[in-house]
Amino acid sequence: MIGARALKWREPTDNPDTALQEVLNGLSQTPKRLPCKLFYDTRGSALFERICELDEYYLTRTELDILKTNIDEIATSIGPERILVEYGSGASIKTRLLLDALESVAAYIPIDICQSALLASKLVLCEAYPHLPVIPLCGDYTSPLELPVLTATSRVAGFFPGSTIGNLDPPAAVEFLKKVRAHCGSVGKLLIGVDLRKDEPTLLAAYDDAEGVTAQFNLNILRVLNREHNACFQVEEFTHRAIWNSGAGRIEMHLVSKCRQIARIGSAIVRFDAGEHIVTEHCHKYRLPQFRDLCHKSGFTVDRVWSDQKRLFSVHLLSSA
Ligand code: AVJ
Repeated sequence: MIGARALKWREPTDNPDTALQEVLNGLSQTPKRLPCKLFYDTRGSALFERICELDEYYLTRTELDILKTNIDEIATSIGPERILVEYGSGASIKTRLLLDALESVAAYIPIDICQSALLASKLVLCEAYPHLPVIPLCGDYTSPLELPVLTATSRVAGFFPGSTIGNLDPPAAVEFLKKVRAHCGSVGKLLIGVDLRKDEPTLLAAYDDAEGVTAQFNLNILRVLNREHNACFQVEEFTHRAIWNSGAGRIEMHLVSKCRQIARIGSAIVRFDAGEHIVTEHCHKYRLPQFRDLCHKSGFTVDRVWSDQKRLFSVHLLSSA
C-alpha cells in the first residue's frame, strides 16, 4: 500500500557544501572534470529535450520506436500490478507508453534531479491518469536514495531509458545496477535502454549537432556553476567538443578553454591553460554481449533484448532473480 507519508516532496539530497566540494575535486583532477548531473537545471533540461528532437540525435526516436514496436511483448513480460520506478525521468514521455500498456499499474515513482521537470511531468500525468498515484522523488538517483514506499516483496518495475546508464563508467554502472536490483526486490524487473557501438561519424554527429544545441547544453554547465555555485566562468571563452574514445567505447563531452584564463568558484581560483579541456560527460556505447556481462555482474538475469533493424539502440528487460 502507498502510505500518505510517502507523498511528501523530497528536497534534493545534495547539500550545497558537498556539491561545491564535488565540483572543486573534479576541477583539481587532470584532466579537469565536472559532474554531468550539473547539466540539468531548468534551462539544461529544456535544452536536453531539444536535443532529443534533433535529426542527428538518433537515440530518443530509436528507443521510442523499439518500445512502440514491441510494447505488447514488453508489457506482458513485465506483468501486472507493478509499481513503476523511473530513474532520471525528465519529461516522462516514454513512460506514457508503458503506463498505457501495462496492466493495473499500482503507482508511478519518477526520480529526477530537476525539480521543475518532475513537477511538470507530475501535473501532466495526474491529469492523464487521474487514478494513478504519482510519487515524485527529487534527487540524484546514483546516490543512496531510500524509496520509502517499497518493501522487499513490492512488485517493482524499474525503468531506466535513454541510455543514461552510459554516463557511468562500467564499474560504476555495475554498482548502480546492484543498487537498483536491491530497490527492485526479489520479484523486480528493470527495463533499461542502452545505446550501441556504431560508426564514429554517426556518434559524433549525435553529440555535435549542426544547430549547436548540444554545444549550448554542454556550455550550460558553466552557467549553472555561475548561477548556483557562486562561480565566475567566462562562458564565451570555452568551446564544446565531442570526442569518440574508441578504446573506452565512449563519447566524451569536453569544454575547451579558448585562452589562458582563471575562473573563481566560491573562494577558490581555478586556472586554465589555452586549449585545456574539462571533461563534462562520458556516454558509453556498448556491444550487446558486453552489456549482458555487465548485467550478470550486477546479479540481474537478462530476460529479453529488443533492438531496431539498424542495431542502433537496444532495450533490455532484466529480472532480479
Ligand atoms: C541523457 C545521458 C542519455 O548521453 O546521450 C545528450 C545526455 N549529452 N547529448 C546522452 C547527452 C549530450 C544523454 N543522456
